[in-house]
Amino acid sequence: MSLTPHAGVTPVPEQPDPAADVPTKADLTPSEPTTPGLAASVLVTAQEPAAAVLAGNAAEAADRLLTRPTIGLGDVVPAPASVTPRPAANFVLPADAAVRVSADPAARDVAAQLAELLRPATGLPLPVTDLPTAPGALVLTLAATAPRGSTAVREWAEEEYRLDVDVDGVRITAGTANGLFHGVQTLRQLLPAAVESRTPVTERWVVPGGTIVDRPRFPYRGAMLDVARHFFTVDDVCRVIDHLARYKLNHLHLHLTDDQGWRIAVDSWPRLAAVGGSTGVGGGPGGWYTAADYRRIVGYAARRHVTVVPEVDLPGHTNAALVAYPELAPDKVAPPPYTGTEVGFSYVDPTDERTYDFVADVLGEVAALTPGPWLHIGGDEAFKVKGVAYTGFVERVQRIVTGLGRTVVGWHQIAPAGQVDGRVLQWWGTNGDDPTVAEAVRRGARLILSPGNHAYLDMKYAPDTPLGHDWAGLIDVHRAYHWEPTTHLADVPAEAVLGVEAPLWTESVTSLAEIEFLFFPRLPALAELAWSAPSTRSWTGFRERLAGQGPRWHAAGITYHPSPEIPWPRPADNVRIAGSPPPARQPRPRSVTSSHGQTKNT
Ligand code: TNX
Repeated sequence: MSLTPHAGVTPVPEQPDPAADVPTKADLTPSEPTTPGLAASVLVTAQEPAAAVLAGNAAEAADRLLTRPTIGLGDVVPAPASVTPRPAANFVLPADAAVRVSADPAARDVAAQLAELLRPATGLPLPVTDLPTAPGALVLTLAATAPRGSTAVREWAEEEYRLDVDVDGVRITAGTANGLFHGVQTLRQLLPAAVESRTPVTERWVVPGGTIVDRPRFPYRGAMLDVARHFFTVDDVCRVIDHLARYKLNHLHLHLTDDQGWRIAVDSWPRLAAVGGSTGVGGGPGGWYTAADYRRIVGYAARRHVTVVPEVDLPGHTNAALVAYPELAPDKVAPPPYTGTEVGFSYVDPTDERTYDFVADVLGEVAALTPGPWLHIGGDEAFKVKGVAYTGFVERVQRIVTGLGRTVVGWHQIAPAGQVDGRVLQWWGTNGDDPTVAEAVRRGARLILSPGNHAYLDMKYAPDTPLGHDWAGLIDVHRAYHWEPTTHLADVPAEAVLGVEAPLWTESVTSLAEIEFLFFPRLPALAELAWSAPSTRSWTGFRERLAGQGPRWHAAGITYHPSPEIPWPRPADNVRIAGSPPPARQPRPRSVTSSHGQTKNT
């Protein structure tokens, strides 16, 4: 692997044996931008034609050396479907580079985002143009608008892109804007890690030559953020969306309601947020999103080709709603606000018609604010609503969702309820043998895989991890990476698997830095599982590629857990940038009570 980015340092030639001959800081002379043609202009003064040829060859070799990237074309997470390096075709971003893009609003916006990503670190103007004749070193083409006869005119898979890097430019081609967007994320990883700096860096912006053709394995690739146990601001959520987009995840599931807090304003039931939103785990002040806040999240996500999946957890996990509206409670008495971390004690009254008015109003308003097709209705751990009372409730709620023209998603406990068109079950068990889920799949349900013992990002990495739970076991990076979504559940066909989601429950998580600490480096592991074909995946290759992400997170000010399983570059190789955020710190330990059978002091 050749992943050792250095801000303000000339890329070093690849070493035949990096382990035996690691360049030291002293070898890496900080340089002014070098002029590749210089060696040639000295050498071509030789008179003999043979000498001129030799000189030309030497100049070319020198050029190649100087433009050699520190990153290989395949050093991308998630692993691309196909990678064809052309080492003679490395590209160096010139100071006058422009971004040229098809004249399509969605494509243009991807081009604008590419320029926004590159401008801070490169300090280059990078104008964006859709004039077909304009020069542009970075060219984004929507294949549908590509000229006839172009190699780009072909059938494109959903979200597929092609990235060609040549000496004179980078071309990203796709059939849709989301494909272009994924191509941009790949290009970002092919540039030196210093590109993540928010302030200008002296760097040679080399991109390794060759072609990547890439497409996702699963259409649903997601992460969940629990904003109910602890509330997170719109800005925090937007930053989480950036993290998803970086690794080609395309769904953000927001767990908006739970016992400890109701986080979305509902006009027709205003006390839900005003009263139910004012608490959180540990007794904090809570918070909630106004319709405008939520629209901002949804819009920010949409621009990054991420679909928001809102969850209103029913019929259990509803204490905050009952505090606000005691008429929904089985005994019609307001319970005290709840700030602990137990589960399974609360529920809305499934025998009262008013409950269904509430569900219809809430889901109607949430649907109206949400452009995506999904409405997640929870359904987990409603221990006090049993048998037909439970399935009858879920079936009515499912009909409300389909009546709104949306697709039902629910935790896998809703499996015994009747099938409705397109229904999706989110598996969070730890034992892949569940006949009720297999039967629901036979009746037409599809699956999102979030096995608690592989995909739950609130599980600790190791016994001494200062945050998180361990009821589903410890999840180190290898465990997050090493499972197969299509065979995880017994007796379900691979075609039923829509994708993979990594949930982050936040009983123990109180800040963005703590979210990031639990996300990184496991989120990219799950992203690779969801995006990359099994034939392109291997633990050995993944841990090497993942190691190269560390300096990027460092440059971007992202907190991460330096898992000992990963061969991170030496800390000295991290990109040090004046004015960049301080290096990631470990969150402080605190007591966490797990509601799933174990109490731990961490
Ligand atoms: C289980 S997974 C829950 C959540 C907890 C989580 C803690 C699921 C559907 N329910 O209520 O927050 O475990 O890990």
